[in-house]
Amino acid sequence: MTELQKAKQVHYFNVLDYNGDGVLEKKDFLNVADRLAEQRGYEDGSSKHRAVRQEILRIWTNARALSGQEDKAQITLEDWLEHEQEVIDSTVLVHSYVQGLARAIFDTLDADNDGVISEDEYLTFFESFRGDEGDGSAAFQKLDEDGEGYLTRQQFLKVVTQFHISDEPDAPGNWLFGPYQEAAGSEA
Ligand SMILES: [Ca+2]
Ligand SMILES: [Ca+2]
Repeated sequence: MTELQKAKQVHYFNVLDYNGDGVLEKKDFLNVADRLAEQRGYEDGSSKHRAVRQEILRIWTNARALSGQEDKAQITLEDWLEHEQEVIDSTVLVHSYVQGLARAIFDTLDADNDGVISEDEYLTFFESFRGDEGDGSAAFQKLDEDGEGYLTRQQFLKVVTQFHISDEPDAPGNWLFGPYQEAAGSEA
């Protein structure tokens, strides 16, 4: 794994670690899901709320399965980086894990079901991970390379794959979860 790839993964781990205690647990993902549901105005315990929880928990289930931690309640940064190294090393995993996850997350993001992710939909999602709105807008400008104001399913698959795999400093997908360089500096 190169420094760039590692910086993105450390940042991603920190984004997912909602309560910032240095380990990923189921409750981090439930907190994200609850916040996303709240921002969309879904009633607590409603079917839409439950659906969002299920969708967000898929990230957790996938990460545990692939890092061989199915029976563990926590994932450390070390486990996480090992898991990502396996993804980077394997064409099969890139297709099954990254693209499978991208498809599921696309559907979660596309709240109004019109087949594209608008900037608002992206920002709501970004902020549910405690992201700053300004960072979210900056990230969306990068991801939306052609400046159309939305991301198609195909564009989304591309940027998610770039986020996980690319070693190109200019790859738009590096910005999927916002600025990632500071995290690298503070963790190095
Ligand atoms: Ca945590
Ligand atoms: Ca949409």
